[in-house]
Amino acid sequence: MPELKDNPFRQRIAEVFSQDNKGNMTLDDFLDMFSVLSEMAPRDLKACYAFKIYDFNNDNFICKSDLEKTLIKLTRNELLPEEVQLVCDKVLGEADLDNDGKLSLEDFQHMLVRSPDFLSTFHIRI
Ligand SMILES: [Ca+2]
Ligand SMILES: [Ca+2]
Repeated sequence: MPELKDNPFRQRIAEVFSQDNKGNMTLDDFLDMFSVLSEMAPRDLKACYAFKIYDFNNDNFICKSDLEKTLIKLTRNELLPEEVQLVCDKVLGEADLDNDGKLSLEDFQHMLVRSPDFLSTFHIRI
């Protein structure tokens, strides 16, 4: 799949969309994935899947370590550890509306409304 070849989240995307959550995708899973990644998909749906993809430990929150993993992948390992910490703190500081130290889907959606560019990672042209 050329569209996903360079996506640093491809393994994670396959896990989230596969019914067995291990990345073994059926044809139906592929079709679901393409409909979410397409430009026509509603933003809320994309946000919901983006949240799942970033929630590496599947606890329905994006905590600091999930954010760190996300950032490291997004930047292809080009940030120094201090910079990763800095950005994580900034994102959490701005997006964590109820101050529980992690992002719920609600916090996350709110953040996306304010910074729509964030979703461009999932903007795969087909
Ligand atoms: Ca998590
Ligand atoms: Ca929160």
